[in-house]
Amino acid sequence: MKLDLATIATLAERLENCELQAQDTTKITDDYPDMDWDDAYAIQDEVRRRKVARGARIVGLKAGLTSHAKMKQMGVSTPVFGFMADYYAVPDGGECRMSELIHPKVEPEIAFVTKAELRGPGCHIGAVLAATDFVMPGIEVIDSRYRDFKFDLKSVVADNTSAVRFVVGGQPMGVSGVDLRTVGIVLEKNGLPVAFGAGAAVLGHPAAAIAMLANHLGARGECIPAGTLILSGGITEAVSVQAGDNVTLRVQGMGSTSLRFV
Ligand code: 0L1
Ligand code: MG
Repeated sequence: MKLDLATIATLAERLENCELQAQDTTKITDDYPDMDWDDAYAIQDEVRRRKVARGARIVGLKAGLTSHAKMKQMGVSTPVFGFMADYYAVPDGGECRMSELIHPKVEPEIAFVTKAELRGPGCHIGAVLAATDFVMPGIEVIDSRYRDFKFDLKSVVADNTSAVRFVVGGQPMGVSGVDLRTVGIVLEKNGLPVAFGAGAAVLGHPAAAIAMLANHLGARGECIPAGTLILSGGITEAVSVQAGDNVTLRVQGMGSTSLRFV
């Protein structure tokens, strides 16, 4: 690691304050160009610790930048991982207040809920499917704290991978007999389809994103516990939203979930 504990704490406070006050900032690698991956995840861990210390619960995990569409949109080449706090959860059909956000975008995702622990290294799609209780539609709202979504990967990891809100719903479905690669999705904004795709857009198979997360955590001596909700990553590019927008995600065989921005 290149950063000392005091610097990590200062950067976590800066990024979390930006989230809580809906203010943007410049990317932290402008000030600390030599920071490494361990520093980036240490800052994210400190953001998480701050939330838990204030009484928030961690209700899920996420993989981000898992599709070529997203990687191309952001000019990067590696998935990243983050967490979801309890107050990120929006009820199905519920409201997301624009006054609490900077420049939100939505991503159509397949959400997994596990029924058994997943532990890397060596976690693979088969292990993920065996440990999956059900899958369901999930819309992630991302809101990079960096001005104009301009960042590099280490800055975005420190910023908890732009996580800010999410909604899950529809008809939860077991994975037995389902080919998640060919499951189709339609993202609608105000009743109009704005993005389409299929599960294979996420690393060839959405379960591959969950395996990568388990292997990432395994390298840190951590695991994905049973009963964890995980967003596997945007199937298409992220779509910008503004106040008044209604967003619905339909996933083949899993119904739909929606939220609106007010
Ligand atoms: O969940 C995601 O794919 C977002 C990862 C962070 C990059 C971004 O803000 O687009
Ligand atoms: Mg996402």
